[in-house]
Amino acid sequence: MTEIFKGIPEIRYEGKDSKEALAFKYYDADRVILGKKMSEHLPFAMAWWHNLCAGGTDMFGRDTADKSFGAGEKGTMEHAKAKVDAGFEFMKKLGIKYFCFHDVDLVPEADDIKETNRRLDEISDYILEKMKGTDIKCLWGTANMFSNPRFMNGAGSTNSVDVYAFAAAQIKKALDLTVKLGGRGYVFWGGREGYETLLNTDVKFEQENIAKLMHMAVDYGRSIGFKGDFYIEPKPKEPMKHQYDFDAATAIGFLRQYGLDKDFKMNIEANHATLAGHTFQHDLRISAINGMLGSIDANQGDMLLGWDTDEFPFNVYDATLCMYEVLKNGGLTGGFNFDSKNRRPSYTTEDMFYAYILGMDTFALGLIKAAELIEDGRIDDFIKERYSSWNGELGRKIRNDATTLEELFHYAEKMGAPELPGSGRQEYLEAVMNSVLFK
Ligand code: XLS
Ligand code: NI
Ligand code: NI
Repeated sequence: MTEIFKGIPEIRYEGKDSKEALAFKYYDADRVILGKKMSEHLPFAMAWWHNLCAGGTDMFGRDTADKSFGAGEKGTMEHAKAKVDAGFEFMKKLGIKYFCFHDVDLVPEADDIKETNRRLDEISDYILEKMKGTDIKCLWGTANMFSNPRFMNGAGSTNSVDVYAFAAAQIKKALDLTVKLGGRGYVFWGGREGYETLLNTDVKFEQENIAKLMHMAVDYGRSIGFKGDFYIEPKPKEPMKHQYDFDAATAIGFLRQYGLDKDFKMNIEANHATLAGHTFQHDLRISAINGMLGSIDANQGDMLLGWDTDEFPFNVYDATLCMYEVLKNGGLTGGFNFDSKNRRPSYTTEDMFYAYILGMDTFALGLIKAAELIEDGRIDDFIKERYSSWNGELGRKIRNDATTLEELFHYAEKMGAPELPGSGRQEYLEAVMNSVLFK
């Protein structure tokens, strides 16, 4: 097998004082943190689409990066196989054990679905071959039901029953592939499941149809032995003005309403949470307290830009708060998929590696710092203390549903005005955060 990323060695851990660009400063796969290896805390995944397909095309210009991987023309099966070769070499060099894919990331879509599916069979056989002798597997698969013009009005939410059936066929095949490649999960990102204007949209009808499609996916997935989680990946907008899976709270409500909550969890993407006007940590927490924190799309947005910039995460503060949520959640059943792309001017192959080193080191450092934050204990202690007024008789009664509004009325009358609640101490806690982050 010819080497594609010539001159790039296996990326090793050298420690924080290293100035070697092609080395990890914090990600030390075997280092044990809170009783578990870093590699187990952080099941990293490569996103097929950004890393192997996207060349930097934007609304104003064409590709800057050459992702042909020596196969000449793009859009051929030869190129599809070159991407597999490149992807496996890339993952091996970085010590990444998982990948995520959309159906159309793997092969060029043909006009006839039968031909597309034949290509998918061929490429997945090729991937299986590549997987042999490695411990690389699929983290999750998905069907791209937003790029092709037929999905202009959505897939599950489309006004066309034929487009709906086509989407169902793509999901079936993508589930087959996910199972074939040992996938831990299957994602629904509702790319165009939403609307541009209510003047032409029956929201109730569309949401019910999405739920029906998801139910059929669950039934089929379970029937072929898929034991993993289905995920919704919430996003408030882009490409649609309004998307139904606005944020974690909305998606969880939807799943409960339609009886899908036993089979689904959340795949939380940092940049989507911030687009929804939340912090990344907020959507992680909302998912976690509902028992639905499944997987993470690891990236970050740019607060000065109002769209999904999908940057490689470098913000250690946010990564620490993310890992704090993940540790409190007892880990993830999914993993950390770098749904991130190089900036357009970072177009060389070295940049692909620098980007993943940055992302992996950021989350490794976030993990180290989150563990320190928990071991430090000041934040947990403060929260406990903050609610301590609930530890008395009255608090217990309320928590145990053993009181009434009238009883609380009489209590309040007897008490008169309550004292001010204890200080929130935000500035103190932010200083604690800094003292742990920068010690
Ligand atoms: C787009 C989404 C997409 C999903 C997979 O914003 O993040 O990449 O992760 O379809
Ligand atoms: Ni995104
Ligand atoms: Ni994503």
